[in-house]
Order: sequence, then structure tokens, then C-alpha cells
Amino acid sequence: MALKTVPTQPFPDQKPGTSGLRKKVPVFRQPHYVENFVQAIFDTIPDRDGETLVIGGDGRFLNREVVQTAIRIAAANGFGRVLVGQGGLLSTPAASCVIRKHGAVGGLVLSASHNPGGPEGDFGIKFNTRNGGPAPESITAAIFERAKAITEYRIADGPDLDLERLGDATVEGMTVTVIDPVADYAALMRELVDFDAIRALFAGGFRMRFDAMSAVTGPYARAILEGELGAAPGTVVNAVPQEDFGGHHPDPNPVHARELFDLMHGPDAPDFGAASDGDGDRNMIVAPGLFVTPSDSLAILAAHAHRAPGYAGGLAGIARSMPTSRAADRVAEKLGIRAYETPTGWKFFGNLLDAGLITLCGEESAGTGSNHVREKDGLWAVLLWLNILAATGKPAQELVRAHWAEFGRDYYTRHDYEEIDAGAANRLMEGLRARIGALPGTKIGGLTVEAADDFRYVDPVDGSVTEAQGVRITFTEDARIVYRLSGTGTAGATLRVYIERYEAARNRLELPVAEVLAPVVAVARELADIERLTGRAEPSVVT
Ligand code: VG1
Ligand code: CO
Repeated sequence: MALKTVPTQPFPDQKPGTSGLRKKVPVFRQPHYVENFVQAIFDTIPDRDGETLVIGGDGRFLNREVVQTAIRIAAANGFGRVLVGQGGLLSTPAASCVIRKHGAVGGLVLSASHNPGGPEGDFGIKFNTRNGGPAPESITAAIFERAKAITEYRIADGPDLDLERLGDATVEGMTVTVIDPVADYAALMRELVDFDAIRALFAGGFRMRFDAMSAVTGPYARAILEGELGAAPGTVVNAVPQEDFGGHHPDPNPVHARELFDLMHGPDAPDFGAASDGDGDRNMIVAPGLFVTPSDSLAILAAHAHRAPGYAGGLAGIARSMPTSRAADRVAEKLGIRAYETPTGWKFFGNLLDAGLITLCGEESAGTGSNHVREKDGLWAVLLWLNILAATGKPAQELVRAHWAEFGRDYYTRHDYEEIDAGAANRLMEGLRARIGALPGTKIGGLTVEAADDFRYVDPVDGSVTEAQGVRITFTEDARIVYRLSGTGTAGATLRVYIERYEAARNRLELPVAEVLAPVVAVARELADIERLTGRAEPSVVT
């Protein structure tokens, strides 16, 4: 084996988005593409000498190959040790946990999350820093700058490492330790939630279905739910990670987790249904006959978190991404703690968590998390739900209804217009931005605009400013519309339109979502002139 320096030319498109660099697999398979980006990441870690690096991914196509490449580049860049999940697997929250527990300088998480996999699907590389969280904007910008200027990378030569055998190996003087991907994570869960109470719940006949969507959470959910907590064998379905997720989008929402959704709405519904995404950081919660919106789930977890040992001391504060409904704010108000509103993407929660300003946070896109790691955590959310169900003795659907009765209900839907022309998408957003000043006070489709702005975030911890994070329009009728462009897509542009309306009257808590939101949806389409500008009469996905 030897170390070598390989001359290379930069790729202009290695700009990390909402969550890492995401591209189609054939893009990543171009010669030097992965090597350039990994070297660019390492170049932004000046203090890496002798340090530990964590590597793992969600098991999708290219995962193993890129793990091997990343280990070789790490060995040529001065790292002292690499911790890699067995088989190259680590869920995103588990990677965060391992980075923190072992004092690593950072980690590479190989995933395109909820995007489809396989040879023609998507691949992604995320970089997490010492606190276990996604690299903040300042670092992702530095990585992009570096990638645009790169002229060479350093790499070790040699055979592939056996990723199946647990334990140590050496690559050019660097130790590589293959670890059980589940062990550290499971140990952390035991500290946070009451495993005995959940065990008693399952022993009492509680039935659950967890759909791992053929993605990385399968082994975690099997080991913890079925192995430790005594859920019936077969509780976890689609539990074996597959390189193409069985051909599906591993996105836990009512559209892509249809089977679970239908089961939970059928006559044989178990007591609780849940699913997670490609890399295990998202969760979907479904009660019998009742889909729990991620925004509501965050609020309900916040209201009841004190019932779990990890949160018995109460919450410091709660944060939600801007497009997430305001349900969590209502809970924060009742608890007398602060609510923060951040741009979309988990990286914006890191400073708030590190500074101890918040304990829980979440996003409308099915992400919920806490200060236990610095990523959203799908299985953790499910375990906290189970802990709360065990502690209250109430069925999930009852808990949700009690929550609405106390706080009112935030009816919510998201319309995605996927793979639209990027130029058209930008024109649409620019058109909205241009009208922001004139909108307040105008009446459209029976609603009156109260305020309109383009969300600008000033980080309360370090003062950094992030501009243009989405156009939000609130109406005096307690409704809100948010428009923003996705930062995780890999083809064209995706317009996301977030639509919500708050109802507090007792007789308005159980209405069909589509009916309550229909007037707001109509206004959302008209205001942005969606059909004329994008050529789409209907969204491609409604969740
Ligand atoms: C989407 C979601 C966002 C989430 C991000 C990463 O981003 O809207 O809430 O943080 O995906 O999630 P965008 O820019 O496409 O709207 V995951 O599970 O990909 O790591
Ligand atoms: Co994800």
C-alpha cells in the first residue's frame, strides 16, 4: 500500500444544499467526483491530524464503494482513526450519536435521505461536525469554494477493507474500527425513554406496525422494538435495507408509505403505526384512522415529553422550521418557554441546541429531534411516542384529539410541484417577492392578507444572517401560505407550497382537512399564478 497524490480538475456543481451534496448516481460515478468532494470536505477540517472520523450511510447503491473511497482518502489526510458502521451502515441519527460519544472531529453520512436510490436514483454526501450536527452554512460554503478550486487529492492505494468483520484494521497507519451500527444508539435510547414502560405496553397486547421502507432503520427498529421491547415479531416490516429501497421513495408520508397509511385506516389497524425514511432521520406517525401531521406530532411530543426520563426536567425551549405549523408555539406558550422559528434544514437547530436554548425541535417534513443528538431522529420520535402512550395509558388517537381540544387544531397540507423548469420556478418566486410590499390589506378569494415577507433568519447565538428562506403570507382569517424552492432535489426545481389554517372552535376540530383548506389552496394557486408559470394544474405530491 502507498499514499498517492492524484491531480484533478474541479467540478463546478459541488454545492451542498439543504442537507449535503445530492446528485444522481451517474453524476457521482464520474471519475474523481467523489474523491474531489471528500478531499474538499477534509480540507475544511484543519485540526484533523490524529483525530477520529465517523463514516456510514443508508445502504443505498454506491454506499459501500464510497465508504471504501472515503476511508482511503481519510488515511492519506492524517486522520488517526475511522469508525465505520458494519456493512457501511449508519443511520443519520446514529452517526450523530457516534460522533458525539466518541469525540470524533466529524463524520461523513452517505445518503440522499428520502430520495429514491439505485443505479439511476440519487446519492448524497453529508458532512457533520464535531457536535454531531450537519455542517453549518459557513462550512458548507467553504466546502463549495474548496471544491471549485481543487487541483489534487490524496488517497491510499490498496485492497478493499472487510466491512463485515467487527473490530480493528489498519490502513496506512490509520486505524479503522468496524462498529455495530446499532449499539451506541440503542444505549442512548435506553437513557432517554422508559424501556420498562414500553415493554409492559407491548406485553399487554399493544400492537404496532413500523415500516422501515427497506432503508437503514430496519436493523435499528428490529433490534430495539422487537428485540428489546418485546413487540411481536413482524412488527417491523421492510426491515432489510436494500440498495434501491425496493424501488420505492423511502419517504414516510401518506403518499409513499401508502400501505401503512391504508392499514392504519382499515378495520385491522394496529394501535400505532410509524415509518422512517432512507437515512432514518424522519418519522411518520399514524394512529388508527388518524394521520398525525409532523407539525402536530412535534407539538404533542413537546406537551408530554416530561413523561419520559430524558426530559423529566422539562424543556428549555422549542424550535420549528418556518414552514412548520405553529402548533408547537402554542405548547411553548403554555409551558412558558421560548419558541424559535428557523429556516428549513436541520443545520439551523445546531446552535440553539448547543447553546441550551431548546430541547426539542422539528420540521413539517417529518423530522423531530431533541438535544440527545444533533440530527432529527425517526426512531427516537417513535420511542418517545410509545413512552407517552405507555405513561398516559391513552390510545394515540385520543391523545391527538385531547391536544386539539386544548390547543386548537392547525389544519395543514403541503403541495409539491416536482421537477418543474428551474427558470419558471425562479420567476414564480421573484414574482412573489416583488409583490410582498403591496400584499398586506388586499383581499383574495375571501381571505385578507395580514402580512407578507421573505423569511430572513438571524441566528440568536452567533448573529449569522440567512436571507430569502421562503415567502410567507399570513391572513387575518388565521391562515398562512408559504412558498419556497426545495434544496434537496436533483432534477429541475421543486416548488413547495405549505398551506395551513388554525381552528379553535370545538365544532371545527374534526372536519376533513381538504375541506377546511380548500379556500386557502385556491388562494395559494391564484396568488402565485402557479398553473400559468409552471404549466402544472395540480401538484405532483400532496401530503
Ligand atoms: C427537505 C425538507 C427539510 C429537510 C430536508 C432534509 O428539504 O423540506 O425540512 O430538512 O429535506 O431532510 P427541501 O429543501 O427539499 O425542502 V432529509 O430527511 O433529506 O435529510
Ligand atoms: Co432523511
